[in-house]
Amino acid sequence: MEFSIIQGDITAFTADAIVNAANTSLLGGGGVDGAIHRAAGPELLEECRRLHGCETGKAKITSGYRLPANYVIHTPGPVWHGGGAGEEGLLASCYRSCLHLAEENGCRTVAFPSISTGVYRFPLECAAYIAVREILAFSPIAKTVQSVTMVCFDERTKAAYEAALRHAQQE
Ligand code: AR6
Repeated sequence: MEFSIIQGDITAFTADAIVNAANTSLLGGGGVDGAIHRAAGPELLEECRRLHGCETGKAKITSGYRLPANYVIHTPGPVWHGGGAGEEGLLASCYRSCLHLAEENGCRTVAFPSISTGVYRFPLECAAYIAVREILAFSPIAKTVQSVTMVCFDERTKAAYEAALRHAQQE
């Protein structure tokens, strides 16, 4: 399984599935969630309404509608409350849940945004370390997924994921 880190807009990324950093209502919001809903069109919200929300750390899949991606995998990340509320385990669970759902749906290529590091204020370095660790741990058990890309919106986010990857490779 290939793993790459790029800077860009995930709504323009061509993959079998892109991941949405959603909230538990799955009814849209700001940040990457708002951008995905705008780019996918109103049919995405219609399908999301039928899902009746999603728990933090879990994931649900929809069609990608007008996006270049076939599917959107929606995962509500944890809101950072200082680290004592299970935030790290929940964020790890987001990445694992999304990758398993991608496999169940036969996806070969998957793209992630930096879950929880925007409005939800999860510390970037820590979030990057968790994301990279979970994606690399998934690699040997991946069957359909051949390529995972972290699509970072800004340079600081990209640098944090690159540092986390270097760190993981040295371990
Ligand atoms: N492509 C890639 N990454 C993006 C894009 C984009 N088009 N737009 C923003 N980002 P956030 P969260 C980055 O706040 O912290 C929503 O209202 C952004 O720079 O989108 O998980 C939901 O409905 C940051 O690095 O998600 C929830 O209520 C990263 O995506 C809440 O925000 C995540 O920032 C979720 O908060």
